[in-house]
Amino acid sequence: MKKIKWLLTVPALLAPAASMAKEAAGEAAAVAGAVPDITEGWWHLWNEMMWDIGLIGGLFAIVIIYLLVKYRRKNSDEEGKGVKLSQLAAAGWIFIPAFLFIADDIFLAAKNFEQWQKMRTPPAESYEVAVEGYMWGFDITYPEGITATNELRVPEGKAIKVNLTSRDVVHAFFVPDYKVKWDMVPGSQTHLWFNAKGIGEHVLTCAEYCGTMHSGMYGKVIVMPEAEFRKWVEENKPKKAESTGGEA
Ligand SMILES: [Cu+2]
Repeated sequence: MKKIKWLLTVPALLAPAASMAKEAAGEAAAVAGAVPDITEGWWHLWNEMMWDIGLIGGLFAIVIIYLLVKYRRKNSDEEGKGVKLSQLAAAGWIFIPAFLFIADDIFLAAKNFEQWQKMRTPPAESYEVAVEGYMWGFDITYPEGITATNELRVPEGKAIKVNLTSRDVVHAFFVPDYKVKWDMVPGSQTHLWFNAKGIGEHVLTCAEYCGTMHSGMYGKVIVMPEAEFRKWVEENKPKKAESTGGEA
């Protein structure tokens, strides 16, 4: 019996310890870059949840199988007999495991909320672009006045804030590589931001069913070395003479 009691306390003790070890690893990752990496944050949270669920679920499965085998009925007229516990022991068996599991849940919820806050708060020095969804594409406007469709060019390593809206129906701006997705709502301004990592092309797609060509509503996020991006901006931005010519 003693052996069983010991076994039952193991999962409850392990869960918070495992969480703490993983938290320390996450803090080290956060100091590495100046622009926070929300993509890594989601991976970190995912791994943490999987470890928690795996450890607790695995240990419970082992204990359950052990008890099922040990206390199985050996002949058809065998009757079980309950173990007598004092009131204090009974309360302990209820409240201590419940407290540990709830504490672990609250810890995970707090980490989740922290990641959420990061995801919803673009860094102050973000490069801002405006994107308007329509059936079926993405119209992009840069702060320098450049406009483009379905190709969002961004400088590498910068925080990019994307202001979102829609011209017709509800769309969603989704970049799977960065684990960011947000609705584009007609008549409303929403936003998301990401850390432009990885020079090259990243899929941009609509993630809200928006009509017959929804599955064809594709674009690209093109991450360029910063100098190359600046050069592209200089070459493509509207010339002053053209933009003010009408008013003169
Ligand atoms: Cu759409």
